[in-house]
Amino acid sequence: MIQQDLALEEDARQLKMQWWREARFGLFIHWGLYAVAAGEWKGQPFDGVSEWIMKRMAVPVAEYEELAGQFNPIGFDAEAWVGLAKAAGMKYIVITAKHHDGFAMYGSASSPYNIVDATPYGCDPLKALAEACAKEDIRLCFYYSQFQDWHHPDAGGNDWDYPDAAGKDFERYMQEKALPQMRELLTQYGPIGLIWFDTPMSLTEDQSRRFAELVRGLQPNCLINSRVGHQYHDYASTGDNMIPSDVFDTDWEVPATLNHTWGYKKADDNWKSPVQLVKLLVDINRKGGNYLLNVGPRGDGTIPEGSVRILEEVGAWMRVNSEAIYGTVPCPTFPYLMPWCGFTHKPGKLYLHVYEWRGGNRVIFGLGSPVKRAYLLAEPEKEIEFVHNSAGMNLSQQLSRLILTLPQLTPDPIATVIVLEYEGELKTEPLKP
Ligand code: JFZ
Repeated sequence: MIQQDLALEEDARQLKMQWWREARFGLFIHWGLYAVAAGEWKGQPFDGVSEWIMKRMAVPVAEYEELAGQFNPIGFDAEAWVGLAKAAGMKYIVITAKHHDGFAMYGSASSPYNIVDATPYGCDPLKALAEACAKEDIRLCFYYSQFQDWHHPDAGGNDWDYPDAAGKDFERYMQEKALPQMRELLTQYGPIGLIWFDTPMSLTEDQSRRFAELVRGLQPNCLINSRVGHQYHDYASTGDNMIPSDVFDTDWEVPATLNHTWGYKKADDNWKSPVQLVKLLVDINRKGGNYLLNVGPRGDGTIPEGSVRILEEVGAWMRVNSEAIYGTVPCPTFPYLMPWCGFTHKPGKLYLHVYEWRGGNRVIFGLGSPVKRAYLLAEPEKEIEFVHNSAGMNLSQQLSRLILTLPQLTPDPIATVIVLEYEGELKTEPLKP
């Protein structure tokens, strides 16, 4: 390729990544037949993540299929789901169009094993979601398990109904189910923000490439996560709930759970608190990542009240403070740990998320860029007094010292954000012996 084409391609890439980089916070939804089982099989509880029940308990296809007959999510309300994402300050939704169990959560002409044709419900929730998302300006995205499909005899994963590994013809599964379904998802639901592939396992490079090419051919602006396999992606998904320990200089996203499971599980009430979630969001954003936070709706179509309440509390914080989240770019670490606060960053502005507020002086060591102004994000007219001494003035530690004089106030129950406007490039200083 000639130089100019490369430059154009790079521009196009920057352009198509833009909404996703700006977003920083998304809603993951794991919803499927496993929500009906809710983490129990024949009265026996199961201790893994709910959507793996079929495999972990080696449930035969014919038995698992019976869940479809009981799946009637009349409580499903697309507008309420999208409204929840919006209220939480999330900019995109990734929903399981087909998880490893092979059941399509939309009306698929390529396989009758889908919510429209195989359940008493008979409606297509993804259609409703696509409409609600378009109205609310939320990007709709699809999770699609491209390799594992425990329902299809030729796909990956099911070794209890289909133990003859050598007899499997993965190509057949790809041609008759996976590729046609991807095509349906990319042609019948409007613009799709991204396709979230998962568990590529033994996909060959050629197979990963064909999945990626199908997406790119049908929707050139649709992003692809790294679980497509073989580096055909636009951005990296880290391991589930795995957060890099420092700035990670690429486009990346942490898929994470609100409790322990992804799909709905009756017995899992291990909710993270709104404070924990905001701390995670801030930490992930500081390091340059997006946070894709999951809810697992029930078999009746409702989202557990526990998760709704928590997301609404995060949303209340976001309504005041989202400027410190959207469009943030990585922020280098400071020389000393400061457990009382977190940081996010945009060119010219450093946001200090104070988790433990107290009035009086607080010192930040090692901010090398001159601070021009400090104020509360919630009340920009409230200037915060400060003295900023550059490194040369501190003989003992050789570090710049920013002394903020914080007012007495009733802090935000989650985090009170201070904006520090600085000059030039953001510089932090290392510890020196
Ligand atoms: C996968 C799925 O198996 C799981 O059910 C869920 O959908 C989750 C979001 O993704 O699980 C994984 C996949 C990759 C890793 C961990 C769990 N990983 O790379 O660490």
